[in-house]
Amino acid sequence: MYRYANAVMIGLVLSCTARAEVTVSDAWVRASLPQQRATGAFMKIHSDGERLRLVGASTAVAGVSEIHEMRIENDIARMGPVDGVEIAPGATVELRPGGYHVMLMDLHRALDVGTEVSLELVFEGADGELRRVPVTAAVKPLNMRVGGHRQ
Ligand SMILES: [Cu+2]
Repeated sequence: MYRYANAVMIGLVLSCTARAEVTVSDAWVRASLPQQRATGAFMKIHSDGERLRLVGASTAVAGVSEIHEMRIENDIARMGPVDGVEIAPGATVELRPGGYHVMLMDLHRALDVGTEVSLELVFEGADGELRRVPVTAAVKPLNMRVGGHRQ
């Protein structure tokens, strides 16, 4: 009985890995204050065997979700939308404060520390097909500031 269950499990895992696997870990969202209209979501994204592009995101807590990049130009931090973030096969890309992030704008409510936010990430595979990956992100304090956003 137990052995049978194991065999079924292994079958499921194999059928998943036949398609390249994308793993999202350490996902978090910066907490927001009641009047705040925007915040950022951060995470690590790993692709097992396929070149993927993170091309979009959505969440019920924000009206608009965009993939952004922050960079320093002439000592000034600038950020704005990018078409996508490339995830090379076998690579792990980190979305983090001061770099790539999912920008959540038009927030519908304050995001309180200790709660969770459900996001959906959209990846484009090498075959051009879109893949939607659900992610649960922990809401963490505002003051985790590493070259953060001001808006
Ligand atoms: Cu941004």
